[in-house]
Amino acid sequence: TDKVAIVTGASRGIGRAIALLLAMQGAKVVCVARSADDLLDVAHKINGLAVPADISDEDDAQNIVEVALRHYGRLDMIICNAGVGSFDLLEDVDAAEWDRIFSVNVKGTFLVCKAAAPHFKLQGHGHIVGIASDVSKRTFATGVAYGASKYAQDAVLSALRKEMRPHGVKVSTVYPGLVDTYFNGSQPDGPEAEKTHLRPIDVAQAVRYILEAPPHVVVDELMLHPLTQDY
Ligand code: NJP
Repeated sequence: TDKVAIVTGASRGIGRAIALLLAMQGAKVVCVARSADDLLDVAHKINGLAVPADISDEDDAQNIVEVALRHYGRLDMIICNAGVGSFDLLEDVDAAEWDRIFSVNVKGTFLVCKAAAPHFKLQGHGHIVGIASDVSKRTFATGVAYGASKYAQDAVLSALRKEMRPHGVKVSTVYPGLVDTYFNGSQPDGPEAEKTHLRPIDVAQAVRYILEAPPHVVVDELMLHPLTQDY
């Protein structure tokens, strides 16, 4: 295809796997993350475009979409994947940390969707895929800030699904369980982690399935877990 995709959080982890897989399928990929180094590496590998940006900044979010349209002349899909973690007892979560988590996971998703929505509506097609979490649907101890942000991100996406449907625009949400990435300061374990975690490519394959649905089909929600995860 000659389709154009924006992938946020494309520098590592799940976003990187999605960017590589979409490029392999023939898409032109606009890769977004805050720090440029790993991002340039991914973009170079797939002959894509690196756009360093902070999705929690409104000008940055608008700019991502403008750059994609200017550079490639079209935009077909946005993968809202960038997100940050934080796990602490409620009493140990300070207000600044709460704001940081919400500004990326909720406001960032909102701002990127807001930047793309008018364009998708106008062209009468488009696909937004949000990477939420299995904890978008269940709470857990030490998940006050992160869990609440993922519930809220899920609500943004599901409300938007209803807004966009009459315009022919699809909105899908993916809810992964544990994934072997750099999330929240961890280091991927590689093959060892397959006993306990999904691989980033497993989530990327789910996104591919969603994107390849026929025009009259929208996959609203897709949850996947490692078989060993007790949740
Ligand atoms: O995390 P990681 P994952 N603006 O840390 C970027 C969800 N999830 O792949 O900005 C723009 O390896 C960051 O780059 P940088 C999770 O909630 C995960 O696991 O330079 N980009 C990097 O490219 C999240 O929504 C698990 O720091 C920003 C990428 O995002 C998604 O999966 C389980 C940014 C993060 O890569 C991807 O996380 C689950 C910003 N403000 C849901 N902030 C799991 N791993 O177990 C960060 O249920 N990035």
